Amino acid sequence: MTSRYQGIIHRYRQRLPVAPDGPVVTLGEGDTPLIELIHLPRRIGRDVRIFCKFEGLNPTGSFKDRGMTLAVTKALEAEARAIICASTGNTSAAAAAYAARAGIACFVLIPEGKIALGKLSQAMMHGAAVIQIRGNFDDGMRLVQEVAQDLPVTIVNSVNPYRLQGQKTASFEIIEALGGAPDYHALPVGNAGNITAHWIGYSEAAGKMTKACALCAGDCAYLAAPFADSRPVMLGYQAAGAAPFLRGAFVDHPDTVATAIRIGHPVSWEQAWTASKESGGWFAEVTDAEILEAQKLLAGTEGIFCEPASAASVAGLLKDLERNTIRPGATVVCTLTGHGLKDPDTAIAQSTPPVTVDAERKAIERIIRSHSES
Ligand code: AN7
Repeated sequence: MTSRYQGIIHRYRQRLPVAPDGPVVTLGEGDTPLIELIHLPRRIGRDVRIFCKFEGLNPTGSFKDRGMTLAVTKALEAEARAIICASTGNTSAAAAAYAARAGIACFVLIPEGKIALGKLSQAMMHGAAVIQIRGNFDDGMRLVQEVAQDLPVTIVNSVNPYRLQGQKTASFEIIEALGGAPDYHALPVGNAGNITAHWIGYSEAAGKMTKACALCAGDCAYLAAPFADSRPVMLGYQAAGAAPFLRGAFVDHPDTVATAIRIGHPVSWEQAWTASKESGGWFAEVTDAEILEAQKLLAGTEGIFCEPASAASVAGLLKDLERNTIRPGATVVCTLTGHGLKDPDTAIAQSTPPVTVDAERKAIERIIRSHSES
């Protein structure tokens, strides 16, 4: 009997569509910390408990690893030799890593100049064929779906239902950590796969059907052994410049500093609406300034460095708390989808630049003194 953690498939095999003993492509994803914010609730003077599920601590630095372990395991099961995705960055990083691990080829389509540096470096280091397109994510997504019809490549974007199956495990971990589902769950929304996946997970855990699940068709075996009494209200937060769920229609020229969610034609459009409605939740939008402010607040006061898109969940929650749309005394989980190190350029651009001094004791002392005086 070993206690070594071996990833979400090993951990939740009975609740995932995998063979009982087939080979698994894993990097030990999942089991991420649920960190309670201690300063922020006090600072805003609200009666609320806020927990951050820090998905940036997955092997490639984002929640995508949960979906990718399953998508690539299933691709191998089907004897695929190559995977392909369009990506704003994190999917390409995860796909490249899991493809390397599986020994298969990986093609990634990314919008030229609009992906964070860390993510680009990951796809390159893991040996993916990196194709920059003169277009945005939505163009890439369309192209991927077109070429996969004729060529032997398996799509590992979240149109692949195994991606959502893997990502639903984050809700299982949250329920186990809290001893039940939270009252609210806040997520940044781009392609809308993750909010859908979480709702599927919460629903299965509570033994409740959801129409958001493409695999379910009403007779889901995973509903048989519930381990939660309730499901949370799902809160989906979008960047104002890329907010199709707020406009009620696709957006053709999405733009935001949070490049991860610079998406105007989300593929899980219907499912995410279903998840939102079934949960009694809503979508809201946050400006780039609010996103960056939340990112800085988390880093500077709670010690948690997430990427801009991830901070949209906290920025949105702060807005909803201000509007009094969150029930007093509630427990809220915010998913921090990716690590701050993914996007060093944006972090540095909004931080106080370092001071440069001569390598002398006096210079350092002067700085320390002026700090303690202020
Ligand atoms: C950090 O990598 O779509 O609503 O191609 O990287 O499930 O799309 C990334 C999405 C939130 C949005 N936070 O999740 C991609 C990609 C981060 C992300 C989202 C993404 P979905």
